[in-house]
Amino acid sequence: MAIYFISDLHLEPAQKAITDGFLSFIDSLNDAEALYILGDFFEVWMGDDYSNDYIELINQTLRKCAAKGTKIYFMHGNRDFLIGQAWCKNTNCELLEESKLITLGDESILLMHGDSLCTDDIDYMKARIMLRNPQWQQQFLAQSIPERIEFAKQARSESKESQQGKSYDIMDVNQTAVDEALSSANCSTLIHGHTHRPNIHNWNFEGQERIRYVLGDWGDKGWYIKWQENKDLILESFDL
Ligand SMILES: [Mn+2]
Repeated sequence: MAIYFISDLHLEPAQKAITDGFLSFIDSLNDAEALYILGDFFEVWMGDDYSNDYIELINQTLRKCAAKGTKIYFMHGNRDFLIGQAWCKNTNCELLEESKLITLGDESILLMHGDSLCTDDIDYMKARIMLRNPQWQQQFLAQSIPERIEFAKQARSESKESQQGKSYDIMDVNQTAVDEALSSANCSTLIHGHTHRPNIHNWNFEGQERIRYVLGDWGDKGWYIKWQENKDLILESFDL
């Protein structure tokens, strides 16, 4: 049996290759005890009360996967942070808090989406406080669907604009934030996505060997991390 981690698929109807890749990836998970979706699964989320044929297709795929015996966990990203319990119940996923420590075999692994580690991006961190505020979310969800779609469009173009002026480094995780997150979880292994910089980083922190696995965003390739008993975690990609 194996455990899989994915993030940053940014699923949307316009991305046919990614969608098809996801459907066949899910179909191929015959040895999956669990699947962890670590955020930005959907490109955008308007609220659990909004659905369409595309969302239904994805929901149905997750339900099928769960019915085969795979336990599915979902963690919010910065695109789909409005996913709620209703959607999770509908798809048989379990919603995780934004920083989750799990134990696999005798290993502790800290799971995050990764955006909260990008502390050098001051503008984003400020926006994040607003977007993750339950009161703000309630107000947003109280608006009509067209109003929400309009807001999301606006926010996306503003975010694109602000990213253009930012250096590559600012949009990566901050090493101090990474070390603090690991120290406070009393853990030496981190898996996250968000930065779209798939890699495995090893370093030493105060005498402790630490390791950070970064999932890739799905585009030309699909990415996942796989855990198996008594084996190293592996970061894999496949062509889409
Ligand atoms: Mn993200």
